[in-house]
Amino acid sequence: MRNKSEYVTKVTSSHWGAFEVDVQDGRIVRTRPFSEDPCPSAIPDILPKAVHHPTRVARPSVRRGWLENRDRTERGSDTFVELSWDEALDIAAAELCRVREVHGNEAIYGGSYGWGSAGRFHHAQSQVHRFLNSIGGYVASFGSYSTGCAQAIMPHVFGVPFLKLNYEHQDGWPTIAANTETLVMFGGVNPKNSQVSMGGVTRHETALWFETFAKNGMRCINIGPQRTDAPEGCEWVSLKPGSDTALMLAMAYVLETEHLTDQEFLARCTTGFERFRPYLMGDTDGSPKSPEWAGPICGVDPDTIRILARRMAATRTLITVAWSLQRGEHGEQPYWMSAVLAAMLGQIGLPGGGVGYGYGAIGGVGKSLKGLRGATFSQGENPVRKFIPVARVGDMLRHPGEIYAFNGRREAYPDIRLVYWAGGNPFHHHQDLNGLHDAWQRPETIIVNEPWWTATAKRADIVFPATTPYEREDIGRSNFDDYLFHMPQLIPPVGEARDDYAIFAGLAKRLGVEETFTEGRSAGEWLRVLYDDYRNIARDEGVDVPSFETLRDMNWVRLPIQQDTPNRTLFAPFREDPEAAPLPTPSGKIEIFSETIDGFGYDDCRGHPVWLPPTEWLGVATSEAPLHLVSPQPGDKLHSQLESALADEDGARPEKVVIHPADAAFRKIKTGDPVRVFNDRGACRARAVVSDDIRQGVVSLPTGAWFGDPGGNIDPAGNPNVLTRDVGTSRLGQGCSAHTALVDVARI
Ligand SMILES: Nc1nc2c(c(=O)[nH]1)N[C@H]1C(S)=C(S)[C@@H](COP(=O)(O)OP(=O)(O)OC[C@H]3O[C@@H](n4cnc5c(=O)[nH]c(N)nc54)[C@H](O)[C@@H]3O)O[C@H]1N2
Ligand SMILES: Nc1nc2c(c(=O)[nH]1)N[C@H]1C(S)=C(S)[C@@H](COP(=O)(O)OP(=O)(O)OC[C@H]3O[C@@H](n4cnc5c(=O)[nH]c(N)nc54)[C@H](O)[C@@H]3O)O[C@H]1N2
Ligand SMILES: [Mo]
Repeated sequence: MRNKSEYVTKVTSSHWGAFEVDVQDGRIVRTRPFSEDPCPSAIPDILPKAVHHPTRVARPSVRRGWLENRDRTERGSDTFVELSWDEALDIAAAELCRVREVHGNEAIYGGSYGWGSAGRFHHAQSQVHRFLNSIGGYVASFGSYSTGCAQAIMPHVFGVPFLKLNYEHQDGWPTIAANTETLVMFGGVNPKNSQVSMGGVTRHETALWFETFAKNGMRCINIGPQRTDAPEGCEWVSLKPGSDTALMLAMAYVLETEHLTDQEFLARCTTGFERFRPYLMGDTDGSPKSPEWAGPICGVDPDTIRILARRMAATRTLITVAWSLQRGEHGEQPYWMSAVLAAMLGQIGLPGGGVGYGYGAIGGVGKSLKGLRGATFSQGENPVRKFIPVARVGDMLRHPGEIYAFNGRREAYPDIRLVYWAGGNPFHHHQDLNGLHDAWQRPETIIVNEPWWTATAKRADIVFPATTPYEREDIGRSNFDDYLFHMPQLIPPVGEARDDYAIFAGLAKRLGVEETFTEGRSAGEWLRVLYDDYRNIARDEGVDVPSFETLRDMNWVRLPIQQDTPNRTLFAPFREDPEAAPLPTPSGKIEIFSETIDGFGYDDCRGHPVWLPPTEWLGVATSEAPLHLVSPQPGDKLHSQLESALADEDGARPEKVVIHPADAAFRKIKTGDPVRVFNDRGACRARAVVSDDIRQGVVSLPTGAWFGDPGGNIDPAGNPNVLTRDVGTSRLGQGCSAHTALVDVARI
């Protein structure tokens, strides 16, 4: 920490990359782009305002009704009583102790999903999980809202964990630039999304790679409901949301009927094509999956499908699939089907060919770097074995004891009495927020660590004010990045905020587990331990990393870990010799038919990919709900973070909804008009943007606005999750189905 009146400029890192921060008199006064970033994010612009915003939680706060009579009905509408740290920590510790003794640790939900902030030590999820483990464990969560469904289905197909597949076994951008002739992007590849990455990517290069692709003459085709999902210059095949599987099936049908299927690859490297083919040809259900069949389902001209399929067979083709496709009902199907289509094309394992997932979703996918481990704060062991698929939190709270299916298992939802959340905002991220609001009244106690009065903090019983990364010292590094940062403490904690570590250490002390949680170390001591551990691992890998003190003086360094060789460590040797380098699937091959999944007996995820119409999509649009809502990631920020300051900007709220000119004209809506987006689950305000960059019949409202109104009235800020459905993708994946929703829009 510097002298108060000194003016200092330092670089820090974040999920949206590095940036310079000017500090004066203990306040962040300005930010500037980092010199080495070719396409810096604009998110830091809002930081000076956000960090010092009146919506910061100033002091530990306890909800009045809960404090006075353990009320559970007024969450979201009650007032708060500010207490001293000691009083609030005493109360929270006593309550944790009571719940643990009366109901056991299986009554504590600590999944605590969310992105929190970058920084290796002050990582809110690691902190809360380690703390809860130190007191006997908690009900955890599996997967993520990002890729939960893919994490369940894809290991059945390729045998490896999905995230390993995404980050370690896919071609890097240089390999794609050098080899790919046709890039077919389901759901696009959006440079706006790759501005963000877990732990940060410093050089934002996705948009630049597309300039190279264009120069190389690569054909880049974006298939989806929005032209803007891919950089300018890409072709656009406009498709009804949720119908990708039908389109892929029709492409497969063209390959098969025009003798373009790579039979040799199928025979050597896959299993189960003969079980899938009768479905494809229509032998099993009487409907051949031809372009004429798919055309009306997808809203795509059959000839377009045919011509594209032929080109894919004739050129080096990489199919990419956005994570968004599995964030919808039956999201397992387009994921599995994309792998089948790529297998039929026979290019899996060739440079720049095959299929890849999540390109553009976050900045790390496509980077070719030597992965270095280390600098991770251990979460300890969780003695509680029970967990839920992360997006099933609403069902868990609503239906304790109820049996549900998940990826071949049958489990009962635990009976949760206490919820602890740190580093996430479920009242931003979960579906059907009015439903969640009701379910949220059931637990006896809800504790939240948060820097800001978010919708979640407002619905807690005990709120501990947490510091932001600018108020504490940390290390910034990520496996997707070749930069390493010392993240200095730039300003004193705002209000009475404390680091999550200090909050949990305070609770651990009261619960008699201080030594287990802290191991006798201060935050500063932990930083050095984690850093030295990382430095040793790096040294063993032949990478020289400066000492902690040197890094602190330098602020940041770039490490020599760029790789020229492609990342294809899995599929190239497999393709070469599938017997010698089998995949870790039951058959050792790519599973076009999975005996395992077939054995589960699910009608919503069968033994091979099939077209399953979602419950809500344009195929069943009604006059009450005629429009399909997609709710993508916001371009101007990370989820709901820094939202309170952004919302202050002129015209920033309510959030903008993109609508097609024909849909707008029918409703007498012009750009800039305030509108109501609604369905039978809820309603929110938004501001119309009329554009033909979106498919007719589809509207797009990004996530991130702070959910305001409890109950069934209109959400003033424009959070799309008042409209989305809270159902799992299927019994297999149980992922989040946010992109499956029908709505209507009206002028206010
Ligand atoms: N409709 C719809 N909904 C979606 C999606 C969608 O596509 N459509 N996408 C989903 C996806 S993929 C995701 S990942 C989620 C994202 O949902 P979240 O990850 O929950 O969203 P964030 O706004 O990043 O929430 C992080 C919270 O942590 C707080 N925080 C930051 N730093 C710290 C810290 O150091 N300590 C503590 N205690 N708190 C901190 C922030 O203030 C913020 O409130 O949303 C999901 N929801
Ligand atoms: N700036 C910024 N970047 C972010 C984030 C952020 O909050 N802000 N969040 C990050 C996170 S946590 C994640 S998980 C990733 C998510 O990355 P993605 O999942 O790739 O991103 P989304 O924005 O949800 O969706 C991308 C596009 O998919 C299209 N789409 C929706 N449904 C369908 C469909 O059925 N078929 C087809 N073909 N297309 C469809 C929509 O038009 C949408 O704009 O983004 C990350 N990047
Ligand atoms: Mo995500």
